[in-house]
Amino acid sequence: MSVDLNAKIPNNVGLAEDRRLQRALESWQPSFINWWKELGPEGTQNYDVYLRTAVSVEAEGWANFGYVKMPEYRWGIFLAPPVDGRTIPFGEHKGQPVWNDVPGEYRAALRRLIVTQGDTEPASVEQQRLLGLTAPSLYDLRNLFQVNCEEGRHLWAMVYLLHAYFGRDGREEAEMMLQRHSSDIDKPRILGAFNEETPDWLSYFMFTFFTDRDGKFQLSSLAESGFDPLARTCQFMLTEEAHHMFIGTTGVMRVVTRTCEVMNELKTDDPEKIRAAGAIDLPTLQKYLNFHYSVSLDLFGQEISTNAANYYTAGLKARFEESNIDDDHVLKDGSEKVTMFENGVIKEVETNALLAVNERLRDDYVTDCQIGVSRWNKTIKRHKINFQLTLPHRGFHRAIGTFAGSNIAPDGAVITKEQWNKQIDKWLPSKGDRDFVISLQRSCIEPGKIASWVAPPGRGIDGHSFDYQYVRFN
Ligand code: BYC
Repeated sequence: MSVDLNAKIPNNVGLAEDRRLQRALESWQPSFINWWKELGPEGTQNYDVYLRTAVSVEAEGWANFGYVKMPEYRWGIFLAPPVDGRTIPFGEHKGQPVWNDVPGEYRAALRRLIVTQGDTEPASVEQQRLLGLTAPSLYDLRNLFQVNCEEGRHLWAMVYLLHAYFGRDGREEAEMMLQRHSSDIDKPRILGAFNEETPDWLSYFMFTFFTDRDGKFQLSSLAESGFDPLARTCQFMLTEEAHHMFIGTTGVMRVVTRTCEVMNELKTDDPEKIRAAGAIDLPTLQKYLNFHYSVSLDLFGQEISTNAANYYTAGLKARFEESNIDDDHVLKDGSEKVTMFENGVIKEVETNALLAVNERLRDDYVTDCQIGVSRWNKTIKRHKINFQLTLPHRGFHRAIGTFAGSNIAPDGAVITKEQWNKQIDKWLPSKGDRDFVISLQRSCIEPGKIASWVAPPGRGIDGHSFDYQYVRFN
């Protein structure tokens, strides 16, 4: 597991001993750099950014902090250390030794999972491409770039698997990762949420809370895969992912805090007055939450999914924290309750647990989202303001699964198309709301300064204060 940090591609996978693979990855590298320059963070080629770079897979000291010019970021390939004697923890191969090669019968399914996971990483970088031009503080600018670089590394993680284990098909898939683009009409990204725009920093904070959290749950279920190289790479990706969700949780919290401060200063809950003071009223925050939560719920796929059942039975993709669940980990005889929309009615349906694996993951995700929302509500309460943010009903504004095409209000009421059209602007950001939020987006990057609509963070990065020079402009 020794780490080669001086190699052209830093790695702990012994690239130097596999010349063919090394050459293949080194020939993909310039395409990646070109893509980064073209569709990565706009106008930042000369910035020195105070970034952490993964340099080891040891729990202590896995990353270095220092100034980096972003195109020179050392995107590396790191797998968590193998566990001696690890066995497949679930499915029909449960208890057998994990695979270090791709089993022939699961090749197509594994490739598909890896490609879907890999595709989201550059997609998010593309979505966030212009945000650096309107950062609310230098601290936020640095955090954005950190996330962008690490999503780039996560793409490398998946491209490594494709090159190392899938031969020519894998190399072609790796090329395709740089050819599909977020919201491209001809070659869009694979999953819906990754073709939405992230045009402002409120959307970005919501995205890192809700959509990156899907990443946490999907990566956790792949981190238990019977295909050990996938499990180990996802385990290490989760180490970086935690900071991305931290940005979302604290980002939305800081917006909520600022809004509450303005409401108390002005002694008002009038959205117009709050907006006039340069803050974002709580009902508008609720609409952004509704949007990002609902598109992220879609990322878990169909409620009843034979794909998911097959992945599980094959030992490729588990449930969240599979090893901590107290059951047989085979699920043939188990059952689960699933919320379905049938004949115009929302109802609980009992189904085979295997078919409900996607829904089970979505349930765990919903519980995790609620924890964050409850924290934001505590902040509102601490400011003695009578308002609560809520997660809308899981059927609200869905495009995938049983609720796709239905008209469900945030409180779960089944309504008509006319009622939906009449109230949609109350539930999702209207053009006016979006224009307002965009009107607040101005670059505020003097050290220690912060935009009007968001509070400063409680602490800085790597022990530095908020007013540290996190980015040097050359
Ligand atoms: N949009 O049987 P189903 C992250 C398709 S985020 C469009 O339910 P399955 C990150 C589906 O592909 C984590 N299409 O499918 C976050 C299927 O297509 P076919 C990303 C969708 O396979 C922030 C059909 O509908 N990782 O890391 O059980 C920044 C039937 O569906 C969508 C993964 O997703 C959608 N939302 O479930 C950066 C893990 N949903 O067969 C990064 C890998 C479903 O009809 N992926 N479809 O052509 C998977 O595990 C599964 O592919 C899914 C879908 C859970 C996504």
